Amino acid sequence: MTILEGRIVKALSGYYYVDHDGEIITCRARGKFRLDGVSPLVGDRVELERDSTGAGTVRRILSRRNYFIRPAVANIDQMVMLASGVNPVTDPFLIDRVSALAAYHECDFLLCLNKCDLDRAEGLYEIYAASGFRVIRTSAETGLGREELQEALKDRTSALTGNSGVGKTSLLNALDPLLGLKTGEVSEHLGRGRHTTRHVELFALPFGGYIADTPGFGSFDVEQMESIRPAQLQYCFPEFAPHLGQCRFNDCTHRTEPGCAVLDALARGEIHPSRHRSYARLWEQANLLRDWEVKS
Ligand SMILES: Nc1nc2c(ncn2[C@@H]2O[C@H](COP(=O)(O)OP(=O)(O)OP(=O)(O)O)[C@@H](O)[C@H]2O)c(=O)[nH]1
Ligand SMILES: [Mg+2]
Ligand SMILES: [Zn+2]
Repeated sequence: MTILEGRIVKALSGYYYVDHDGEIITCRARGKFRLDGVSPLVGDRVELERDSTGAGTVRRILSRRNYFIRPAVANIDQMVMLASGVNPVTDPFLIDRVSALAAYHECDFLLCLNKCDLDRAEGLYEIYAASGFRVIRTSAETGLGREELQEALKDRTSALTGNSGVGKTSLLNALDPLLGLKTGEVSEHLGRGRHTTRHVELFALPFGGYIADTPGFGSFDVEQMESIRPAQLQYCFPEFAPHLGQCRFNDCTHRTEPGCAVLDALARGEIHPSRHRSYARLWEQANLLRDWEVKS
């Protein structure tokens, strides 16, 4: 029995594909993980046992820098969210939710407005550029934004996320045509994708770095997303930072209180109303959850 270390690059139907010095070893996970409620994730560094037939068993997950539930990935430096102004139209609330989770897990966040050949997504650009986010306009169709995106991805481990059909896999194919990954049509009727990508997979980029393609969000996945505790949420909106600690009340929730520095900044136009609306909505959702947890 040999013990090796590697990184999970794909998880599919109960098998884990572990990259060990460039060789992919197919593994099962030890039953123990199921009992602990911890499952290995793509991006995890693991210790595996290999038997004489070459088959592997993941026996230990090495310590994680961070992990996400949707998309299911670990050890991510940068979350790259794709959004689009058309086919599908991305709801800013989804962007705010994903970016807040990235901040919560100490992961950088990059917004790509894809399908710019069809629609320049002016509304989204305006919100996020004004809120201090890095925003890149891209098109998998024309190659718009490719150099800038390459530079942002180089030598880091990133994960692609966003609605189904927004063009994650297409954009990845545009970055590395050798990948030749399967992409899907967006239904005219539903205006969203059909979940063409069904598993998470980590790819090495030809210019250095790794990127995970993931299945896009449907409405069910959004409901399953992790909640951030109400009191932590304020720290997950980076543009609130200069105003925190300056409200009249120590436990200000920055929604309706008098003397709130965040609300003052909102009134002065220094915080975008759409971002503050999302903050309040996430706060209320998380607060309900907390009440429910306390009662049960
Ligand atoms: N015009 C245009 N079409 C695009 C662009 N990017 C993707 N598409 C099209 O949008 C459709 C969906 O693209 P995918 O790459 O499969 O989308 P996805 O985000 O990977 O979707 P899931 O795998 O379901 O999460 C395909 O028909 C693509 O050809 C773009 O920049 N411009
Ligand atoms: Mg895809
Ligand atoms: Zn306040």
